[in-house]
Amino acid sequence: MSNRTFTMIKPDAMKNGHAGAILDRFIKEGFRVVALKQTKLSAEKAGEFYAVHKERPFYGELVSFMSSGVIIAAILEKENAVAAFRKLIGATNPAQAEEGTIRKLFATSLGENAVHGSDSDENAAIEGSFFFSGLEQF
Ligand code: 3AN
Repeated sequence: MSNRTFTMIKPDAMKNGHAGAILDRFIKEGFRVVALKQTKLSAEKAGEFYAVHKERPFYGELVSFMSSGVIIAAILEKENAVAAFRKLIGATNPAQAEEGTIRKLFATSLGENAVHGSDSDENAAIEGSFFFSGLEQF
């Protein structure tokens, strides 16, 4: 079983100055940084990353938002990483996220929800390799 997950700090959290606090929280919750970079997705790359959502009504909005500013992408490691990380970030809609979760603290809306977290070990591996080569993972 994989003990890695993939995350992005999204453009809203970057613009609102929450990147430092969010990274601090990841580390304090026991996630080890395997890979980390600041980057900016083109609309084409964002569309490719979110291709599974292509048929969803919010796809255009999602691609435009995710390519609207810089992001931080990271691979994180912890036992049972995918589930542990999704618990830490909280529900997709910040209005429904539990107190103390990253989305409750830092997200502004359902669309602009501060952070991404992989939903399975398989997707964590696919998403991590979308951003990082083997030489960038330690
Ligand atoms: P999660 O990121 O919690 O796994 P998904 O996979 O259902 O959520 O959705 C992927 C991303 O699409 C979300 N993080 C959010 O930014 C966006 N999204 C999901 N549902 C909506 C919606 N109804 N309207 C706008 N954006 C949405």
